[in-house]
Amino acid sequence: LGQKGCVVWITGLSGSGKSTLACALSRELHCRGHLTYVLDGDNLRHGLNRDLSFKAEDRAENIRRVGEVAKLFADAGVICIASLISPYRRDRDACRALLPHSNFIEVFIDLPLKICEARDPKGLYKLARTGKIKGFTGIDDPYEPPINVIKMKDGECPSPKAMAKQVLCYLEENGYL
Ligand code: GGZ
Repeated sequence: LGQKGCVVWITGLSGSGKSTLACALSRELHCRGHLTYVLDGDNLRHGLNRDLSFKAEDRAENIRRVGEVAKLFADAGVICIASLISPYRRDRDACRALLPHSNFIEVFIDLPLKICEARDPKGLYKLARTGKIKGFTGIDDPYEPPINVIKMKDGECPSPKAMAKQVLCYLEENGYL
């Protein structure tokens, strides 16, 4: 296979493009013959994590479970791409601590709330603003931006493909591929 497993953990607000980047990155890696698996927060909440709400302790449990599953994939030599809001630094750091330090690569899509909200692909921001959803990240629930990560500045809106390229270059330059 010629690859060691690792976890690429994509964090950011709802609507920042995490799932799209995860998908683009996975596709690009596949084309190059690498084995990948995408763990998407929103999808997993329909199965593995369907018993969890969005209060802080349930988000922590959500992220803990996905971190453990991601670790299993990485142990098996797969490049596991996890895309979750994962708003709390402490929860993300706990996932990092599950793996050999360098095998957890944190990617932050640093897209301003204003743009995420303008996109509002599922109309959730609108529901949050009108109080129909309580505890929505960025509106009435916190997001703690990471400090030491690969930052995807989407300010000029690079395409998901361009962002995937950037992560790919990082993986290449740092010996993951
Ligand atoms: C944040 C929420 C909420 C609340 C529902 N806060 O953009 P989406 O819609 O498709 O993906 C979001 C998803 C968040 O799931 P995660 O597992 O990634 O969250 S976390 O890491 O914080 O546990 C969003 C939708 O669920 N959603 N209610 N209150 N996002």
